[in-house]
Amino acid sequence: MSGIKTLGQFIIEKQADFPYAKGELSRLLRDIGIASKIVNREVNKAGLVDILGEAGTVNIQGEGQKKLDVFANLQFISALTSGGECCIVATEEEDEFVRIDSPVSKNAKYIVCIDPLDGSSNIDCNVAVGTIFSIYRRKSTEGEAVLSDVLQKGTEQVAAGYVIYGSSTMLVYTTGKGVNGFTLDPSIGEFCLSHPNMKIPEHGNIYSLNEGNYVHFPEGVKKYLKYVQVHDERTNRPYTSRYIGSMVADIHRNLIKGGIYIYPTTASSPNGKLRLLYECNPMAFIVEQAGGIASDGFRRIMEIEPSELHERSSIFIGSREMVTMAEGMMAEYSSEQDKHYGAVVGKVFQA
Ligand code: P6P
Repeated sequence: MSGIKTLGQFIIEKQADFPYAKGELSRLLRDIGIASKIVNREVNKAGLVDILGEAGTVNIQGEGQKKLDVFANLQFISALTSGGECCIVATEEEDEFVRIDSPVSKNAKYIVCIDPLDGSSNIDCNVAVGTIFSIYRRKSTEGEAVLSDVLQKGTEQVAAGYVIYGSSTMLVYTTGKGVNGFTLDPSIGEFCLSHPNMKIPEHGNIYSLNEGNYVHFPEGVKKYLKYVQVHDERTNRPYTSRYIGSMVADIHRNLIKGGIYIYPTTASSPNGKLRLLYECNPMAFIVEQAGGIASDGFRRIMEIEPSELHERSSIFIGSREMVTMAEGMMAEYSSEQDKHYGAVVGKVFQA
């Protein structure tokens, strides 16, 4: 085991960075790591057992739940319940937040927002999927934790991370002191430090968005798309289009190689598609900690004041120079309605 640093060893080692830490956050991160390994086991054999396909239920998003969605959701709730460090879980797969029902959890100080299995529509065709999580400190001091403990701005996150179940399984997380990546070594069943102090390149030449929605994109996105497709050797254009349809996989690749991921408002998603609490905020925290930026095209994602549990947002996230360029085009070419969208409450006002 010489030279190998496991996730557990790393978490304990970094706990010293937080003088008042008593180990609760460390144990919470451990609990998430354990559930991730169980989910990984099922994702990796999904084709062999009866766990592919539809669960026959629909989540609040109106999306058909896959059997693995439901399985992953239950695994994380179970791990957080037995760990005892979390009092509330807000998950994509449940209409309301889940109050953790165990004697110790009632007084637990952490809130977890999670997308248990993002990109699950890709599972049946063996494309990388992921888990995305965000951790907040409970704000209320008396009685049971309440919804306002969940609806916190992204700047209040104490930790955030994702797991990518891809050609290898990695857990990437931040507690606000940089980003570190751990690769699962199946031979010992441990996440091992493989990507210390991850930094996203200031610039890249990969753009990720679903161009099938082009007709309904805001004008600023259309202009940015045309910009990246111009032939100009001096600025290394045209860039390369890479879109997996799994946010964790697209952003993980861009985090390593440099790039931009955009999910703007579209006809079918007038407020954006990605969910603020358990997709945009955690990914924004990680990318900002790696030196990138994340906005809704107009303002910093982590400054958006959430108003509801499953609130959606546009997202422009990745290499600093690329997102800045895209934001410039949004500012220059967006309609007053778009600007109003960004300036007020993140909702597209139906004129
Ligand atoms: P579309 C998966 O459903 C997801 O939430 C993200 O992981 C992914 O980037 C996006 O939606 C794909 O959406 O509309 O392009 O299929």
